[in-house]
Amino acid sequence: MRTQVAIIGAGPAGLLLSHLLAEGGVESVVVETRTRDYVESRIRAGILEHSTVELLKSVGLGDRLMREGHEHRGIYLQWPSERHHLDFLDLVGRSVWVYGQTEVQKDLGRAREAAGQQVIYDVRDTAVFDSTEPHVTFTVDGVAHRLDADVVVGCDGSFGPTRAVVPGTTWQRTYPYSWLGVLADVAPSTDELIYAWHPDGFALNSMRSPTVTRLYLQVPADTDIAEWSDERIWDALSIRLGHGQDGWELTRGPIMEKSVLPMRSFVQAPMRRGNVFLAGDAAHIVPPTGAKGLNLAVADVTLLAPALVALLTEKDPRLADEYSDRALRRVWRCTHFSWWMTTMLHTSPDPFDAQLQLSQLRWVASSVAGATGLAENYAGLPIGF
Ligand code: FAS
Ligand code: PHB
Repeated sequence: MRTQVAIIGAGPAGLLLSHLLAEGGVESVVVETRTRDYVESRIRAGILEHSTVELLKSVGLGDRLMREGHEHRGIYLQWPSERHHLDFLDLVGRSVWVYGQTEVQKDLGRAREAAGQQVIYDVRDTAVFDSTEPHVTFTVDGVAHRLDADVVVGCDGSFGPTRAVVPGTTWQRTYPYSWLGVLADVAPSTDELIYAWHPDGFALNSMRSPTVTRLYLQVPADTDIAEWSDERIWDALSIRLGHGQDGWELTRGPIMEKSVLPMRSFVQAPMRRGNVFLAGDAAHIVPPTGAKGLNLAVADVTLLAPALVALLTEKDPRLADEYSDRALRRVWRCTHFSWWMTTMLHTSPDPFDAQLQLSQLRWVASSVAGATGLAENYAGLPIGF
């Protein structure tokens, strides 16, 4: 098999890259180790920042998002007995949208299928070769295949094979806690997301639709989900989110899914070696507190697609040569913001930290400068920042 760009991974980065390359007249083939159903039903991100929404709309992927997504003006920051709304539209003129990653994946999958794009699901034994003839080998139902390409792009997440082919420096940080994530079949108890600091631990009240709520609890890093009954989860959420305060109530409902997510960060630089590039989680992971993971993957491929179009159709290497440095500027900005949100909101055993966190929260909630700093980063900086 031969193509111009071999893409490993059919997550948001891989499928959106394929879509953007096709817009620029460049052919690609995507290989994916999971099934399409699995990829489209994986419960992950929920927030699209302003530039992500604008990008998706600009390439014909915004129709269902505009119909079924929900625009949010901002978020609530909360600590015991206080809840403050930060209005991003007032502060920086940009909003965010609630639209699950599962829906983004479905929209991308349908668009690629409608375009006749080759996405090969359920592959095994993927291997990447960065030689004078870059190529990828893999098996399907035990049959070996080789895909030759001008360029290979690893969109294969943090455990995929491509990272190993792009040697460089890796920065890592593992946070001393995890998130217990819950999907509940109940209408959200809030109009916009609530990020709550509480001495028992952080809690987040997010949502997926008018009938489905997404909630998270800070738990110890080695938490066994079996130790958390639905009732224990709802009790902890009620306490941390302030059920009963000022008449606000957290409505309970059937829990459809619960899981423990590790909190870690890594960045790998550079994001290119020769004809092999990295994009999305293959190059960086951020803790989800800043709602950046999916949006960073979109930002990477929004930079990479035109670079590969110029390289492959006009033999102009300039944007491809700049890709890694430009992408990493935003990666580090989002890595810092995710760290800033995470350390501001997650309790530690040190009472000194608690005083620092409460002081920081009071400042962000009461100072236009502080609130604008959060809004600017959360709603998303312009692509190419
Ligand atoms: P992805 O991981 O989405 O896609 C990589 C793809 O490569 C996968 O489909 C994988 O199967 C495939 N692959 C891997 N190895 C392969 C191989 N050898 N051969 C072929 N294919 C291979 N972000 C947020 O903003 N908010 C959140 O709340 C949030 N929650 C998350 C919860 C979980 C459990 C996880 C894991 C991530 C979460 N994220 C969240 C981050 C997530 O949304 C990612 O940032 C986003 O999926 C990144 O997209 P991709 O880079 O495409 O990587
Ligand atoms: C989610 O809805 O899954 C979500 C929202 C905001 C975050 C993290 C996760 O910061």
